[in-house]
Amino acid sequence: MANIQWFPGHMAKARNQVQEKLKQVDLVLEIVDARVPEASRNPMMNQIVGQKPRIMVLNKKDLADPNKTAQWLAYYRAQGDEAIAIDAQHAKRLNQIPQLARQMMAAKIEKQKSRGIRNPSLRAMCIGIPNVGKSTVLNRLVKKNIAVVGNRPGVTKNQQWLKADDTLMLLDTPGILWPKFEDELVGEKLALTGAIADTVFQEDGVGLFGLTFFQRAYPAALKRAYHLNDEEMALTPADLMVVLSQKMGFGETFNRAAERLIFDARQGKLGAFTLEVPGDFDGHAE
Ligand SMILES: Nc1nc2c(ncn2[C@@H]2O[C@H](COP(=O)(O)OP(=O)(O)OP(=O)(O)O)[C@@H](O)[C@H]2O)c(=O)[nH]1
Ligand SMILES: [Mg+2]
Repeated sequence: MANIQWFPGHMAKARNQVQEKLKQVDLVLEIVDARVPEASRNPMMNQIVGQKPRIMVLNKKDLADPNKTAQWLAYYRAQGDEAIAIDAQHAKRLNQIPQLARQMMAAKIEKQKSRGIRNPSLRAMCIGIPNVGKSTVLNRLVKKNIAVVGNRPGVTKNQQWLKADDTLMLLDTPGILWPKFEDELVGEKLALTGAIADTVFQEDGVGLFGLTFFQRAYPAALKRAYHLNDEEMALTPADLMVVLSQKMGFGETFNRAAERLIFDARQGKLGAFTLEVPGDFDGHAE
């Protein structure tokens, strides 16, 4: 299968703009997808963000496996990172983020107060790969739908400052990937969860990757979603895809069934799922 890559010119530009703005912000909100907390972290960003205080925000927790989300939070916290899990789509407000930000920046806030600044303000920059919900999170924090959001990667094209209140300014940025996925599994995971433009990858390969995963990790949910019997569940993923295709009325056309499976997985029709656990990254990926 061809390796998936997606690093168009606008992302290189967006990366440079993040670098330029970093000096102006107090902290960074790194938004990741709770279904793929590690695969959806941009390794390029670690170098750029450096020692700047950072909150890891595992978003879309409503779509992720709650047990695995708990494992990930424990893992990041054990490493000394600030990490929280949220569902920005359905949350009315996200008080945890400003509270944590103020806690982390308490020393700076106190210093400003001692200089006579009555309402010391913080500036935070929101970064992450495409479609993880950066703009949605910021809209919840400002309690208005100012940033444009959309269910496809690459919606935000330019940086934009948003004002949460007199003491918190937030910078929205375009989603950024990196030039090469070292592990091709990362490309498959990000394609399945919607961070990569659909035109960039082959649906049959990514669909088969998804089907293989659900068959192994969440067989009951898969069985229920497509009314499969035990015999069908025991087929190889490729044979099972043909069965699905027939059930969906697509005949032998593998591609359309794969496309549907990707769509269903993203919508949550196959239940909440998480594609990786912390142990996967101790040695090499699974
Ligand atoms: N289920 C669920 N959907 C979410 C959540 N947060 C965001 N979304 C949806 O995810 C899609 C992408 O959200 P955006 O806020 O546009 O994502 P973004 O990271 O700003 O994307 P780019 O600007 O393209 O980089 C939208 O359809 C949102 O409604 C969440 O917590 N749960
Ligand atoms: Mg956006």
